[in-house]
Amino acid sequence: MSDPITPAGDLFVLAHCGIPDINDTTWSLTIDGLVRKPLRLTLHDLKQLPPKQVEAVHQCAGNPLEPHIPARRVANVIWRGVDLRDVLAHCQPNDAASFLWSYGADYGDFAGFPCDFYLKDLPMDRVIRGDVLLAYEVNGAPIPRENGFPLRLVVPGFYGTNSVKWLYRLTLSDRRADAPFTTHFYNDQILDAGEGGHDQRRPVWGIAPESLIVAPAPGTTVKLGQAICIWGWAWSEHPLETVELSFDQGRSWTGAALYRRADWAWHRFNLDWTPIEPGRKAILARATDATGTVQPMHGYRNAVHSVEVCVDG
Ligand SMILES: Nc1nc2c(c(=O)[nH]1)N[C@H]1C(S)=C(S)[C@@H](COP(=O)(O)O)O[C@H]1N2
Ligand SMILES: [Mo]
Repeated sequence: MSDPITPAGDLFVLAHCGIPDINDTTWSLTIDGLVRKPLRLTLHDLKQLPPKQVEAVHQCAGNPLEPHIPARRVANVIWRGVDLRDVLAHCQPNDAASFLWSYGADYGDFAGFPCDFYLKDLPMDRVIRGDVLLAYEVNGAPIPRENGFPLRLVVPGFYGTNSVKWLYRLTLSDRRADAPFTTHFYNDQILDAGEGGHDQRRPVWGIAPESLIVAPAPGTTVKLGQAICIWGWAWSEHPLETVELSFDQGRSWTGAALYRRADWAWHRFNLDWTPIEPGRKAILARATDATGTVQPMHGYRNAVHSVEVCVDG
């Protein structure tokens, strides 16, 4: 976790139904649905278009069968491809097109659901904001087979599940796609929806504020009275406003120095700390984004992370 850019070989790999082997010379991408001009593009066609590079956090939302359990599978990489907004301009989308359906070529069975493809959807609003990529490179090299070769969608600011690998079709629609990974799995029950709100669900799209302490590592022994630098990464869909640390289980919080992010990348934070009592000490980190959303202590995938160190007297 110490590298600002995660080496591609260290990326986590998530695949619901297995990893297909795609021949890039016969592969093509179809764009259809609510467009006046449907398109079919080869990899060569895509590489003729103006390229765009985006640094972005890449985070798995966790097991869809246990949506509230933190998985903390996260990386930060540089994607390269073309901006989907520019490609869609050639297709002349209809005004009614409000959702983008993306199809991945993997198929099989997940948790008892047969799947002919991996289908996800996302609001066109996100595509219009820009930086949603049809990506063919990660960290300057072709996307490896297990990460979506030859082409994947990348939706910066959204959880990894939305970034469809082995992409072969995009369909514009006026409604959400009714499929296992769109309207069944990957919809969080809103735990704090209040009276009568028990059944409210929210699609797993934008990344909620989260922070992770990289150093000290769990179980490190530190010296009483000697300053150490606590540092880590913090991220969310929206830029962050603060990262705070607590040394008393969340009763009080101290603001850490927080650095600006590049594109959709993670922010670095750090704070110098001098332990003043011997024994075990838990260090907690909490992020708050520019909209005022605070990382919760418990119960959600982005719950506060803590690291325990031993202060040697
Ligand atoms: N086609 C396809 N795309 C997919 C998936 C999948 O199973 N099939 N898994 C998703 C999930 S849950 C995550 S977290 C990311 C993981 O991307 P990576 O394996 O390149 O890290 O891919 C997403 N895209
Ligand atoms: Mo995931």
